Amino acid sequence: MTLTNPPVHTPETLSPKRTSSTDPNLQAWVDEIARLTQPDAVVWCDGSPREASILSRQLVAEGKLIRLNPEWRPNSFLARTNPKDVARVEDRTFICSNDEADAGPTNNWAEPTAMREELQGVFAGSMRGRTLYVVPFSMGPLGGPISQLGVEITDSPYVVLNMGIMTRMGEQILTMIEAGEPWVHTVHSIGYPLVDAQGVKRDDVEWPCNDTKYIVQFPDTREVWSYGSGYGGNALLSKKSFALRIASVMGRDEGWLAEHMLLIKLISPEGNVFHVSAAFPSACGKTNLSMLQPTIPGWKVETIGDDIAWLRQGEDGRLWAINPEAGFFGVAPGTGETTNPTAVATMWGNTIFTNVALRDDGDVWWEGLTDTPPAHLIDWQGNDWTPASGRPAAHPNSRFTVAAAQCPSIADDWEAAGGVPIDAIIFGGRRATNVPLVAQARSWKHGVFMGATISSEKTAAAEGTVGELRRDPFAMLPFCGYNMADYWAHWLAVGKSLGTKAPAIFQVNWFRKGDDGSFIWPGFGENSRVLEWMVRRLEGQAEARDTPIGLLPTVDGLNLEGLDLSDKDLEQLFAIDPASWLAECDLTEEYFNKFGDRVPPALLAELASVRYHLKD
Ligand code: GTP
Ligand code: SPV
Ligand code: MN
Repeated sequence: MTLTNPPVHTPETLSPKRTSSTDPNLQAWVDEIARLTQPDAVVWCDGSPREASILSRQLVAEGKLIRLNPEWRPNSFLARTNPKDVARVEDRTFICSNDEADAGPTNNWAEPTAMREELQGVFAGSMRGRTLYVVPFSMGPLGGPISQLGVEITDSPYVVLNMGIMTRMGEQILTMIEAGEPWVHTVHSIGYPLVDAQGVKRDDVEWPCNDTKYIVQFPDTREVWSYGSGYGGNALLSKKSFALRIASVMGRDEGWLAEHMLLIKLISPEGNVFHVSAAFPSACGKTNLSMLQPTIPGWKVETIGDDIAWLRQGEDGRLWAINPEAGFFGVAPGTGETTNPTAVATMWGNTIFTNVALRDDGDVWWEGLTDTPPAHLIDWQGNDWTPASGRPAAHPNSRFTVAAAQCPSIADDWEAAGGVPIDAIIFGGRRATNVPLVAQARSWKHGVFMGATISSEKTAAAEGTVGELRRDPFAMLPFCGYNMADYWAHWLAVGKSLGTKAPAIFQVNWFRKGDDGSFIWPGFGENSRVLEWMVRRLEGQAEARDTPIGLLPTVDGLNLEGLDLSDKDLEQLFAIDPASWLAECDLTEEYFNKFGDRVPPALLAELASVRYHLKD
């Protein structure tokens, strides 16, 4: 669909507060990017509701956002992307460390000087006919000891709106930068200028983007350059680019951890409080676990974060964590009243939906929101849809963007500047076979081995083949900003420093399938039973049986009261087949070999130990 050229807002109409910065470095950088990309106007975002309102009205006027029926979904919008821009592009994501070995075998590396030159060419004139927005943001509560500042330059007002929800964004951050706080530089262009080098104009489209994409991290200078995509982690540079890829390198250098983890506060019937973080690969259940409503009486889960955690050893020697984000960019499909009622309640309004279906009454729908689909919808590509259409109405990676503060289960201390003390860390993946429902690590080292050996079936969160099994260590495969083997060594070093104050480590798998191909474990709210077992382990109240791969619940260790699970189901959930585990060990060895002598010896020792016990 072709649109007419948008009205260009002058800095005066959109952002009355300022047209420049007193910080010479920030001002010079904005000037330099503007010289390179040649926008019509530069707008310094103040993060105000007024600014968001002007931008969303502008996008609606241009046909780039659909305002949802305010009766059902106040101040909420639907965006439909170009079908070629629906997920993270891992093969176009680069880690440009000075030394190639620092990127390691799991990242695409490019020589930084050559990449900079290439990007200069790509970004030259890329914002012609558009507005350049300067988006200052804080990851974590403003001024907190674990928090960090960043600035994203972008030519996408959709990105500005999303950043306003996902981060603490606006004027106050500029003041902090001007007072001398360090900040991370990130530059984003959708790569669809409206005027070419000869001055010839072209019309805008509903979702401007470019077939050529670059998501480039320069870890040594803490910079990000992203081009060609307007979607999710490709474009919201606070998220995967900064809070994971760049921050993991900061953590390596400064002794802390940046992780693809949810964060929850768990309260037992006795009123005891535990904080748990969990790393699952993309679209493998973090948002769901972070908002879990326990099915077992007396237990309570409160939400702190659903995607990213920054963890740092505190003065008391324990590991403390914050959620650096301020919003959720959650997977829509599968999110419904029965699976995640908390998420459904969170997005009552003030929500941006991307690539979901539109109902005839002006509200939204996606697979799994309700059991029965509406009789007619407009699908994510703008076409008529009925249940007989034989294709999904919403894209499998369609998402909702909403403020964490709207979540009814948000913990009262979710913005505690110093974070919360972590009692347990969980690693998980999507595995149809082999991996049991839950196992506890025997030690921190064994836990790091569990994290390092996570495999998971691929999901729609990234371009590629869904369902293919791949290694996704610590759920960080696409997000680790340096050599993955060095990252494992860093985890081991953090554990050494924590000593006896280190959190316990567990592994879970909600996705094991039975002979009929359906999930054996009911999942979602029932996962509280697994959390209960973990807490009882922490309290020293539950027995475990030692197996070659870790500590498993005893026969009656897991609370299964009121659950319709046959003995055979239970057996299958916990079955450990030595032959397939030995085969898995061979693959692990092969995988470790890719990292040469950078693999920490402690992990090789853990592998040897697992093998030894399997052969017993
Ligand atoms: P990212 O935002 O991509 O990092 O993903 P995430 O880890 O937050 O994943 P999310 O919680 O959004 O879950 C993705 C999909 O997994 C959704 O379709 C969920 O319905 C499904 N899912 C989550 N938890 C469970 C579970 O316990 N059992 C089953 N069978 N499916 C689940
Ligand atoms: C993921 O893919 O892990 C996400 C979505 O959380 S995105 O922000 O697009 O990376
Ligand atoms: Mn994620």
